[in-house]
Amino acid sequence: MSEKLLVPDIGEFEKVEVIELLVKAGDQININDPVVTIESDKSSVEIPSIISGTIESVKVKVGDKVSKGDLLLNILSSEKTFSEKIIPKDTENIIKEAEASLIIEKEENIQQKSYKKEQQTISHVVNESDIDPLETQDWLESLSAVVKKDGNQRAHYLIKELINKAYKEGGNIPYTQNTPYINTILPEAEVKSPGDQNIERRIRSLIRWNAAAMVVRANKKFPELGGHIGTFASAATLYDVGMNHFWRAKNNKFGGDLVYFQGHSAPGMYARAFLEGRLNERQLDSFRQEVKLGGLSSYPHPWLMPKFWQFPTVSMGLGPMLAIYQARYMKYLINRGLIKDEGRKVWAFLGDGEMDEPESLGAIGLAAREKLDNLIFVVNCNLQRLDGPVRGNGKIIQELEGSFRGAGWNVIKVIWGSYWDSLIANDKTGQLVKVMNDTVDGEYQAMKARDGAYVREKFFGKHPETRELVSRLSDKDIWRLNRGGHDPHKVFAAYDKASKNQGSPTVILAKTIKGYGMGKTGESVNTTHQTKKLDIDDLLYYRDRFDVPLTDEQVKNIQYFKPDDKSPEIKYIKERRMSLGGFIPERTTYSKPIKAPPKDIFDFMKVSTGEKKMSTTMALVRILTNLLRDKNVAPRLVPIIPDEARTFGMEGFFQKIGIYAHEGQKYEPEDSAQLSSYREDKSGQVLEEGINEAGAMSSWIAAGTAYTNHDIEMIPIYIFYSMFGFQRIGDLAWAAGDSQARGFLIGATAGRTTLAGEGLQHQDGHSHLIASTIPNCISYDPTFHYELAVIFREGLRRMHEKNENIFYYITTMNENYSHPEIPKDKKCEEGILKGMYKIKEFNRFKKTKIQLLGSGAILREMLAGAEILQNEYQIDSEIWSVTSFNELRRDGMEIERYNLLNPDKEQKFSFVEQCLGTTEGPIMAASDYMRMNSDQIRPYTSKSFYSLGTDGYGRSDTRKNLRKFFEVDKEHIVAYGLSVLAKEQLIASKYAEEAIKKYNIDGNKPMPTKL
Ligand SMILES: Cc1ncc(C[n+]2csc(CCOP(=O)(O)OP(=O)(O)O)c2C)c(N)n1
Ligand SMILES: [Mg+2]
Repeated sequence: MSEKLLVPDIGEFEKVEVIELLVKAGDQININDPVVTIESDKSSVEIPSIISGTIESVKVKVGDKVSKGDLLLNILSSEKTFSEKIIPKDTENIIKEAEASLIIEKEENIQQKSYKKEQQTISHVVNESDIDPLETQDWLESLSAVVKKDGNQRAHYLIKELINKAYKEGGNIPYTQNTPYINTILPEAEVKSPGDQNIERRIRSLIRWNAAAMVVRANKKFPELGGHIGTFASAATLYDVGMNHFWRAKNNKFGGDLVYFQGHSAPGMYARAFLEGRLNERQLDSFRQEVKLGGLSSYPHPWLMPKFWQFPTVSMGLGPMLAIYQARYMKYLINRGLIKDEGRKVWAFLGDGEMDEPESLGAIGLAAREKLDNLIFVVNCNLQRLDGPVRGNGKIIQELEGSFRGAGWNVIKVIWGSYWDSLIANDKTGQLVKVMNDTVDGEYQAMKARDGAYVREKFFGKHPETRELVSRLSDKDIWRLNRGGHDPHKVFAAYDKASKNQGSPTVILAKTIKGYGMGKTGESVNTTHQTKKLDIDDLLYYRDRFDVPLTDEQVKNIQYFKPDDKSPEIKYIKERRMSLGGFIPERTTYSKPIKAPPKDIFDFMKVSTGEKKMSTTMALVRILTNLLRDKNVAPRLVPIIPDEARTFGMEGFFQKIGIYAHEGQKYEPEDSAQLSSYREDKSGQVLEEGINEAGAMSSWIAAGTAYTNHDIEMIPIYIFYSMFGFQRIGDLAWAAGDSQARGFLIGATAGRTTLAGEGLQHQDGHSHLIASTIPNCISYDPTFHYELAVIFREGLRRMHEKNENIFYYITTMNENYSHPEIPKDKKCEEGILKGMYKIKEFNRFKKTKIQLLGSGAILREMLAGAEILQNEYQIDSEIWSVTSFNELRRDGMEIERYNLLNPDKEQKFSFVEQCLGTTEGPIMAASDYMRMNSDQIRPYTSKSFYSLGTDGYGRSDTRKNLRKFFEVDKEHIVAYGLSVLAKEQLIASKYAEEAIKKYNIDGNKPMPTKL
């Protein structure tokens, strides 16, 4: 049957130009195959076919203007009609999803039942505000009976109903997010570790010793090196239990768990790797001495130890955020069918002080919303940060419990060690739990800096009942009452429960002691964090505390201890890791490069656009649309947009490739009939991050490092308002470089004068300078579509085919203008990539010449200025398009260094010098960025050099007025150009004076930096 394919609803647009025909008569097409591309002045979109069949006739041609309802093609339909085919498919999905959720619910019910064993009676916590303790006791006993008979879930349900009822009757008292200050897992519900506890303790002691020895030895040699002992000392058990029993390494059968180690605990990871035989003594001795190859980096830095560390975490707050987005990206890859679901986990170790960083808690809502049950946070709650207690007057564990529970996380508190179990069991009135609840962290910290007698007095002595509870314990026994985070049984049970949790992320809040075992100078004291030297008495204490088999003499020499390879300890540690698939951390890459698209894929962008005007942002959208047709590249593209797709004309991607949503789309979008409808999909490709630049950047890093973390090369393209890029997420961009992320960052609506109306906070005049601070970030500020195409394609080739560990920052603008064809000169492409090429020359008069360097939006002002100089002042010029001052500077620095180091050899020329060395006249450069941008190349030419730029705060106005204000418009270029020539005594100064007058340039206007 012959069917008509009409222009669908394309939103508010009418008379939109057809720019590409993607099919011809006789072609076989399937549903969703694109048939034509249309382009408004804001965005270009492909129109997909809604019918399968053979094309009978194409009714439009390139250049036609079409509106909704216009006929595009006639198709001889091979199958059922569109409506018959599509609707049942969606319905089928909905039914499938509904059925799947029913199954999950059923499974949850089954699980809930099996938890029955965990219940125990609820003890009565004495409370002064209790006006009727007997009545309270009655209620509590009823609750205990329900727990016994019908389980925890039933009890929980009843409590919830009671609260709802109270709320409805006007009792609007918020229900606390906190549980009592005891362990979440009851002793009888603890899953026991299958490990050999004695041997594990011996191994842990050796790791503790070697980690401390490594720091102390380095500082004995060079006191300036620094390092930390206290952090790992508090976390050793948390790491050890994971290493021995939980974290599965990557190998050829399994993708591996991903572990974000707390930055300051790095010495512990090295010490373990030493026992595992992965590092030797010489390497341990080069801790923090990295200049000579083979040193160990202070903290986890993949850039410096690319075969060891996977995730940079030491800048507090980045680890938690990156881990959340890593876990979510893992689900994205699974849902898109790019990797298998193997039950891999992301573990992140964080400091309790670190949780104060806004980034640490900033994305926990997303983690719960996206049901990231592949994510486990372990917060090492040693109650201290660098200067003092994290919450001296409060309780960090309770505070974090509230935040995480409120956000919807599964919270597991590991507060008390096994020695407390019997005390808590004997706490019949709940007085002990009350004391635990009432004691603040400042007191808890102080107690562990003293001794058993102090704890008896200050803690148990708070109430006669609790004093009595420990009356039969010696001070030594009281001192031995351990904290949960140092008890391998408690930690194992928590990890086990966390690993099995479904439907939500888990946070384990483990209470520990900072500087555990370090004795009087280092344990639980405010200065612990920076302790990097231990005197001989401390070292002897440490040895005895952990039974390290070293003689006094060996301790005095601070010797490392590694048992023989055949010893039970070494055999055990290796066997454990082998059974978990290999070593952790380890950074490997088995991904295959992506075959770069054919060289001519962007050739359509090398011809002139004629009368047609477009922005470079739109040119980029065209590039991406084209790439989505390349079968190698298309599935690997990850467009990342923080709520600005419409600003950048990218809304066409919503329908075409879908927005990733782990739950699919549970609603019919308001604009469902439109071509660029907001389509969410479980296998959607676009990461639409909402207004969250830090999150978007974290996603970009996850995607840009998928080649190592998931062994699949991906091409992330994060598009943002250039001002909200580096300036906003600079530290993450630095971490991206360290992580060796590959991909594109696109600073759209760029420039100080190009983004006209938005004003001071929006107009970017410095992002290129920030980008230049990152050594492996390559940045470009192109003006024309062909420049962008050449740069983009080379980026694909270098990063994703040749696997160079670099990333690209490209600015694109929203100013519409027509684009010329690429210059014929063969060297043009090389120049575009190296940073500059000659785009035009005015050579009519052969008297006086000036070299004009223009970049980005200001290149066109330069071209216009040059024309005026030629026509009105008889000045010749050569105009250079500078695509990257940053790249030119890097080349200049390298060449200069070479020349200085090789005074006897033939001197080399920087690329700037190669371009400008033999040209005539002084140089004047300008960009839409601060003068410092173009000044970067000033040292690499011997010619007189002047620069114009947009130094100062932006403000809203028209482009024309802004360029005049910042003195980068064509009129200023002419006037300044003449002034430069006058200063160089190449023309009389009167010409410059005349131009200044002619263009109404006010010489008394203050510098824009002062306005
Ligand atoms: C963004 C940032 N700010 C400051 C620091 C300096 N710093 C390093 S460790 C530390 C204290 C860490 O305390 P906590 O998170 O509780 O870790 P702990 O060592 O106690 O386990 C500080 C302030 C940093 N590394 N990163
Ligand atoms: Mg801490």
